[in-house]
Amino acid sequence: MVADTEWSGESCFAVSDGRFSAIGEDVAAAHRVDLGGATVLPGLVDCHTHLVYAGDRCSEHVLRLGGANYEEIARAGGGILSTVEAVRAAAESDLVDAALPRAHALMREGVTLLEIKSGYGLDLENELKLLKAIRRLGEQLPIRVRATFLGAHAVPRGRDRSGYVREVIDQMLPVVAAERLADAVDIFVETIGFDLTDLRDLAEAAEKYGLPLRVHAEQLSAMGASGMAARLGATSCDHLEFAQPDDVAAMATHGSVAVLLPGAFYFLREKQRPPVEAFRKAGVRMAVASDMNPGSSPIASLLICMHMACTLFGLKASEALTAVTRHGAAAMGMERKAGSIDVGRPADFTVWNLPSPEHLIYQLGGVSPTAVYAGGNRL
Ligand code: DI6
Ligand code: FE
Repeated sequence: MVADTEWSGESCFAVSDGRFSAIGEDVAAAHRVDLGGATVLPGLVDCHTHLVYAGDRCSEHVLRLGGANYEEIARAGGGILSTVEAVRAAAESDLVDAALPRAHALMREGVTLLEIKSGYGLDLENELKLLKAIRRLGEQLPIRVRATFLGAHAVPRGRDRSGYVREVIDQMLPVVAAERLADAVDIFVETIGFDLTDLRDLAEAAEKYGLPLRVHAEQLSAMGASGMAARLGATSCDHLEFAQPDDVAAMATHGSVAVLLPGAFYFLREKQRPPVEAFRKAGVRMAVASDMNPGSSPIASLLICMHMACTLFGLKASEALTAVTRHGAAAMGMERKAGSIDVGRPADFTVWNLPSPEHLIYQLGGVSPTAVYAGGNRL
């Protein structure tokens, strides 16, 4: 049934107390469900999103389609900082309400583990508001939601970079950690973002609090951030269009997952593709995520991003499936907790009326699972 042996598996599994309890040709169970030969996959993992925000940036996109450049967009009130203004003006409950339809869209496609970053508050009060909204989503949704603190996403208006980074590290991070509002820490390293010193300082602080490090690296230029982050123990390096051989080698050595975000590449009409063949050769695990955000990837569809990872970046079918399951979980440091159908894992799985899993990266649009289970419960 399945072309790639990695994705052809056993025909039967049992679930008990919300976890996979047995897998085999035939397993005993009190209650049996016949899926009629349907394709069953693990629950999908969207390991990189910014889907809690207020407002939108549609007018910015329209201007860009009309040929406007960055400056014109900024003058017209666009850019990350416009989303920051909208978030600061919003109540926590408004943020939750605005995010719910985006999360539901992902869930309808089979996402059962979702990562969401802060990063549109850029001060203590508003970063906490975003992280609390993410925690509330986790309580309200029947899937697992993990929060990443991205205080170092952009430099707020009127602030200098180094002073703001000190505030992120010395004032925000301790509160975020004490209130257990984040499961990981992230930073946007870029000529228009933060630099390698900031990355090193944040990584040291994150380690002190026992929070895994993730990094936005090499999206728009080659800075060596992914290589450095890998050496600092980052669980993932994300974007990576401009990653160099040194970066790839460091990621392979240190086991950092490469999170590819073809939605942003597509939406911003970028030209530089991430070095997929080099990752493949070096044995770097590749994940794919939606990067769902209002500015560079307003795409509430992991399936579309998975499709684009194949057509735009050259992933193979089996790589794309692994990218949104096992490797997505690994990017979040959760490879033992999600992303595969294995005894002991939460029973997150999806049922598809498709002849084979490869059909997920064949038909674009109109594909959705016939059933999604999270923790053994049908959603
Ligand atoms: N890289 C991105 O593509 C997004 N953030 C980041 O660090 C853009 C976020 C936005 O434009 O709102
Ligand atoms: Fe991002």
